[in-house]
Amino acid sequence: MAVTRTFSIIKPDATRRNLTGAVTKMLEEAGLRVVASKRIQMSREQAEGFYAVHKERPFFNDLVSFMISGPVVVQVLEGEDAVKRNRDIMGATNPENADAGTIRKELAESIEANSVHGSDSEENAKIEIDYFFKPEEIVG
Ligand code: IDP
Repeated sequence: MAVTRTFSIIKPDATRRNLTGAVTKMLEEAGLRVVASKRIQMSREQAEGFYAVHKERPFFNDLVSFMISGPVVVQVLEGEDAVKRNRDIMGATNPENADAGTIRKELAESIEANSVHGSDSEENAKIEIDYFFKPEEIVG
């Protein structure tokens, strides 16, 4: 299996509860390596652009408000089959439906405040990495 990259966000509910380390530990234990990481406060425009694919969904405005309600940690993760590996350790969108041992089951608060974002395809991973990181900020 090829070593690939994916994009992750530790969301405001997790940074607020001081869970940056706990989330990162679970990612690392799942075989992912953090090759770029920065803590940022997203602007509304930045969050709207990031979630543009969801702009017709009923929860779009609430999601954007949530994502700018506090700092987030954006990360590039590297590992074998990184997109799937990350989606597996994240768990289902709704923590109530997530498997035991996943980040969302163990740490998330709700379907919205679900602690982590992870790219859903390699194509989107590239787009999302480029949205937040310059190439020189990624050190593999
Ligand atoms: P994903 O993050 O598991 O890929 P998506 O369907 O892409 O899930 O949704 C993006 C984000 O939007 C979710 O992580 C969650 O924060 C929020 N979200 C998804 N569905 C709902 C909902 O029904 N109500 C409120 N927020 C939602």
